[in-house]
Amino acid sequence: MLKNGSFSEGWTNLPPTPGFLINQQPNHWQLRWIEPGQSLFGAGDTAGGVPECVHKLAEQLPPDEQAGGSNALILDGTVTYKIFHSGSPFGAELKQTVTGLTPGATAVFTAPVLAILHNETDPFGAESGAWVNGEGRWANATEMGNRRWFRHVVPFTVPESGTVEVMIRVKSKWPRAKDFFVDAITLVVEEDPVFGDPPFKPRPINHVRVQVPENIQVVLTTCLTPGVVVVSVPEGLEVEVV
Ligand SMILES: [Ca+2]
Repeated sequence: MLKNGSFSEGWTNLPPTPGFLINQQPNHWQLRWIEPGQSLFGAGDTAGGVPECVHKLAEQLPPDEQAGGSNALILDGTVTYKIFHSGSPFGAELKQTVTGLTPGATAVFTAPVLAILHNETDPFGAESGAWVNGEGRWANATEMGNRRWFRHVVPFTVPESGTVEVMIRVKSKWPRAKDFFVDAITLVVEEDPVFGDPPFKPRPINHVRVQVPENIQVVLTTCLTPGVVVVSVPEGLEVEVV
């Protein structure tokens, strides 16, 4: 199953970047940022700086920004994850390989992201997105809104391997400040597996199901020939045997 979706399970300090920044890779997640000069996830825009990627603890935040507060930056528990830069275009990604899922099951990956837009007027000045095995999409600043939790929801069917790669990306296009918070990521398996089940389960031999249109009366009689069901219908009515 998905691990450390709430960022409460610790992190590893990554080697300092050229700017002496020490980013925190959450345990069980793979953190990547776009190096300055490189394309922002395939767009024509390029990164200008390395974003700061750190955990924010409840005690570092005022009460209204803690979990349950009116401006909560923590969605659950006492830790949230923050990706930000004060003045360069940037892009960053969190990725995790989730194993042990039931093949064929229907599942939903949910990744809440909160963006602080700092009065950005370009709808594409800030974007975030979520993907499962490459399926997913970006949401732009207009869709996400400012300082509110936007939930990326990716429904999917678990492949036969029982393994999927989930991914969250954020990007900021202009040399202006942007902050992203990520928390309470979940992967929920919704249904029992369908792989391997027979397409049709025969009902018990002593059971016949009859479905008739409205205003049609059903009259039951006993057929004396073993193993035979007699269906008698008014002229013009079709019979479907399922
Ligand atoms: Ca949390």
